[in-house]
Amino acid sequence: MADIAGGDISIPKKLAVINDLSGYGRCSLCVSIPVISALGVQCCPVPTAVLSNHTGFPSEYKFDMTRQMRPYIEAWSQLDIGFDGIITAYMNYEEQVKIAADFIDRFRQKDTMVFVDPAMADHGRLYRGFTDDYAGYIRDRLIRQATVIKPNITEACLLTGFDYDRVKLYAAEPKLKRLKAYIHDMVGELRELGPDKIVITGIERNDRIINVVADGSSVSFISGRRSGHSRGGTGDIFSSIVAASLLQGMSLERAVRKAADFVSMAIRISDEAGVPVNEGVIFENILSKLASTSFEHCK
Ligand code: PXL
Repeated sequence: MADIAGGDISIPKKLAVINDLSGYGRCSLCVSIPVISALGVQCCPVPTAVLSNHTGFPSEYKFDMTRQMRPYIEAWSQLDIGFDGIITAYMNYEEQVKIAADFIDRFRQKDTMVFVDPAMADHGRLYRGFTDDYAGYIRDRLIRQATVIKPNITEACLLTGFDYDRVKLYAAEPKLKRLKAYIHDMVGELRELGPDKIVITGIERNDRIINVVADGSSVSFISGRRSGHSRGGTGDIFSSIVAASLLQGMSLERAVRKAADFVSMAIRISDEAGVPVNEGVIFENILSKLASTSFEHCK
């Protein structure tokens, strides 16, 4: 056995992922499962819905899993299993948010990482099918239980009541001063809710994208070159890389740099290959690079 596994007989950490399964378009569980596995972590999915494709296409077939989720989770309860990490992502309804919160209560152990990706909005707008009160459910039931959160800038504004247009205005100014001060205040507000690690993604500034990493009391702004079109599913890939890397003992800042580098490379090759934006990013061709500890240096 040791030979087959290349000498590695360690037991992988377990990461439960509450997210939908969209069959076409490369997002949610369809990207989380391979990415988390590639990083040597066991992915245990809890599907919130099964869709033919994500909602960025003009239409979709959707089978909602709200009624199935409780018996699915109850069956896990009978198995005497626990998780090193839990990711919550795309859900639709208040009831699903309650179920996710109950799941965390039931399966959380002393050191379990609870990673909340609000997965509800982008580019200043809620995703299709979400109502305005959804942000409140996520904030009150999930963000307060989280150890790590990863909103994009639209979601961070919705969670805190900060103004998305003001972020855009400050981001367009030649000096970073007002943008940084505004984001610092936003991070302070999010931190008050409970999480110790906060990543705010996707602040666009000229031809660059800024990600904010707040770990304990430190806040850093990581700026990278925008590599191409904004594409669906990249948030799920990003969360999966950060969460699995944290479980593997990486620091938050390194995990975010690794995730940003991988997503940026995937966007670049997808644009070069002429993949339609709705089809997400080509990641299959570069997945094996994720396992390499030197990935950050091979862009
Ligand atoms: O990646 C975000 C996402 C996940 N799941 C579904 C979506 C979207 C974004 O549009 O539609 C079903």
